[in-house]
Amino acid sequence: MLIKRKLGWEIPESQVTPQAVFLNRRSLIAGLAGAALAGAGMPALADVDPSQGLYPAKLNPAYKDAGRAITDEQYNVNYNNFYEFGTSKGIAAEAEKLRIRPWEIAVDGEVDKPFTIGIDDLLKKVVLEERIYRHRCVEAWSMVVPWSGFPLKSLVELAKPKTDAKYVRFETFNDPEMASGQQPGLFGTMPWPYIEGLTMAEAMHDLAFVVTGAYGKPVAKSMGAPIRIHLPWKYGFKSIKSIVKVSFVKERPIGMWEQLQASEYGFWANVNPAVPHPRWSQASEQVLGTGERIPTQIYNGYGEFVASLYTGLESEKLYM
Ligand SMILES: Nc1nc2c(c(=O)[nH]1)N[C@H]1C(S)=C(S)[C@@H](COP(=O)(O)O)O[C@H]1N2
Ligand SMILES: [Mo]
Repeated sequence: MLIKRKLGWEIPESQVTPQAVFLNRRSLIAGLAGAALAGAGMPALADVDPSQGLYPAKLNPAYKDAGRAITDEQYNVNYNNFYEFGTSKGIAAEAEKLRIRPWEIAVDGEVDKPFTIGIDDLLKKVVLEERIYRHRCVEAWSMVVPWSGFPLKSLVELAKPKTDAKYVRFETFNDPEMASGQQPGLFGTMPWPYIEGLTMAEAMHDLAFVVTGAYGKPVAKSMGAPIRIHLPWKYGFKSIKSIVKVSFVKERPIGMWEQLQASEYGFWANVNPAVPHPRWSQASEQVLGTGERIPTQIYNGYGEFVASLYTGLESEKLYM
């Protein structure tokens, strides 16, 4: 039986540590860790990211402005949902244990020819660009990030899916030795690995973005290095981190959160202020780093681009 546990995004707003306080604590810890490292001497060679020289990527003028100020990098690197490294927002130090080279991505399922590709080889086959996107977590906080990466469409084209592929299924690494959050905990083990999915039409949409960098450099470990997705019109849990497998499938994938609590975390998860989460309102959001609460927009403000993906699907639970 599934024991109902309190997930990070279920903590009532009133109990969320104000970000300023939280960040002070985080930067204190980060400072201490940095001092310890400096004392230990030279950084290990393995810490040098071989993709560093690819950034900053050229800004795509279509996505040069998200209509809000870019969230300070320190907030985004230190305030995360990455349950593989713990259920709190303060996993950045723990996530440093993520080993990002070698990093292989398997592409399989309904494709011409399944293959595995190393991240640095994949980066040679695509054109990197920068896009400034909004991100809205289902917990009702939001941020604006200058992501670098390439359209998900480019990855689909490399994979050459067959016509009977209806969905793309993404999978994160599963390595409990490296990622302490994947070890059995108080309430048992979560159904690792993290899985998420999209329809082919969603994956081919221009807004669907594969992220390999942010803030003009390789994406931080805490933010899902070395390769994650970003889908600005959907709740954040759809934007899976640290991907090791991309599968083209006929059946609708069931994401990890949907496996845990299908009544609250559905497949579509499109942002809609009018449809509350079963336990809280989605009408407004707290903008990280500003102390501001602003109204949430349908499809997180990207409706004019994505709403047509959902015509004819009105009977589906599109907004949870
Ligand atoms: N593998 C994995 N991907 C994940 C998550 C996670 O816990 N594990 N959290 C999701 C949620 S709920 C959000 S809001 C975003 C957070 O991304 P950020 O840490 O860059 O803010 O990642 C999403 N992708
Ligand atoms: Mo989220």
